[in-house]
Amino acid sequence: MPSSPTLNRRRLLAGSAGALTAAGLTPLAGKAAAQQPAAAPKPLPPYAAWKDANSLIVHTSSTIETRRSAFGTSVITPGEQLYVRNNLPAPDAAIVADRDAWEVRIEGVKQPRSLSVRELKALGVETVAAVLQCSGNGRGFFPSKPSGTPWTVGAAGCVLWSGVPLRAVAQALGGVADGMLFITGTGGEKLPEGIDPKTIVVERSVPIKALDDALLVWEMNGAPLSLAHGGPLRLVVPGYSGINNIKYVKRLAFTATETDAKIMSHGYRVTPPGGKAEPSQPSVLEMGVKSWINSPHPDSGSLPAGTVLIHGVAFGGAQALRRVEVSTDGGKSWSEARFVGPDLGRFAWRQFVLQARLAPGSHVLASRATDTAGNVQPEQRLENVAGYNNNSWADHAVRVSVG
Ligand SMILES: Nc1nc2c(c(=O)[nH]1)N[C@H]1C(S)=C(S)[C@@H](COP(=O)(O)O)O[C@H]1N2
Ligand SMILES: [Mo]
Repeated sequence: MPSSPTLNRRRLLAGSAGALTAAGLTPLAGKAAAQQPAAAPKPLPPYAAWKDANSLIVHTSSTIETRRSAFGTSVITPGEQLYVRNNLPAPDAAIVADRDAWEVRIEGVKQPRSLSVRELKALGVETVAAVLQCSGNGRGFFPSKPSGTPWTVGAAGCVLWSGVPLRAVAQALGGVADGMLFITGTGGEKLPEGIDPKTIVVERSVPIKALDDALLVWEMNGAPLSLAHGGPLRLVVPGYSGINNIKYVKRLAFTATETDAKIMSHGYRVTPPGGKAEPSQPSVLEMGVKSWINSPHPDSGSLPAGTVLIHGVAFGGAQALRRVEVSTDGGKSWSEARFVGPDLGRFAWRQFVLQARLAPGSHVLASRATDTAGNVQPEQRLENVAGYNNNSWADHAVRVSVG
């Protein structure tokens, strides 16, 4: 019987906007408009033309966000739906014409040299599931309206990365040289002439402890790494914010100090309100514990009274996730949600679900994650000039009307 609660539940678990439409729901204005940019659809840029336009919000040709309604329930984010962020124009597609020929210069090891992707593929292979999230994800919820893309939840995804552990590369070249404290990756974009490269190059340093987990990656979700996501070769630092995962990496150096590139010294600093970015302020590195609800989402429309399946994603950032609680009363009371699907390790996100009975009226649904170190997702964002690191559960709550 199509109207049986079991069947409706299955449809909702399918997690698509289509399922909600099938359940006879109509779009809701108001909050929806406030949370997501109105759909004045810009076309996908050529380097990302293969993506699923219906799942994405194209802010600009270098900032493309996954729709909240497009996140499914099966853990891995398909490449066609994954967000894109480029600080510089994407390189020419010619660089992925002969992927194995791409070279990365390895420095700060006992025997520095350049290695081709072909050579890297002979040194080892590992696969990790990890959340990739822009540090500005959630910026759109800052009332201070920081400059930069007003991402809500969709500058994030969970994908499978395959490549060689960076540790194996260092070992093959005699080991890390003495006194090195950072891993510094440099993007392979062509830089415009006549400008000091340090002011524009995408070059970032992460603490050397990241060597435990970092990979040089050539494959994502079982396919050769696309140009959009950093092919032919990308540095992936699981647990660290998007910017530290250098696309088209052309130099990988173990260094004694952080790079003095501007994107490191002044970019991606957590600057207190009213302040100016400075190297002394915290850099955007390890991600914090975070979750949000994807269904019902702000455009879900009016829900029929009765049982609803509330689902979303949660991750610990640098730590494994312990649990997720869901509230249907704006955070006054909480119930533990159930995890759905496989646990793909400490850097992956987990899908969660809570079945709730909602009375007619308006409800604020929220989720709150806790990691294995006991860190709890905070109610409030940490205010900062650029709108980084927003993991506030209150900002990510959704208001729904029932019945
Ligand atoms: N070389 C290079 N690497 C880069 C960037 C870039 O512009 N150039 N952008 C960074 C930022 S800010 C983010 S959020 C992620 C985005 O990765 P994606 O486009 O694969 O989603 O890549 C990071 N790595
Ligand atoms: Mo980013």
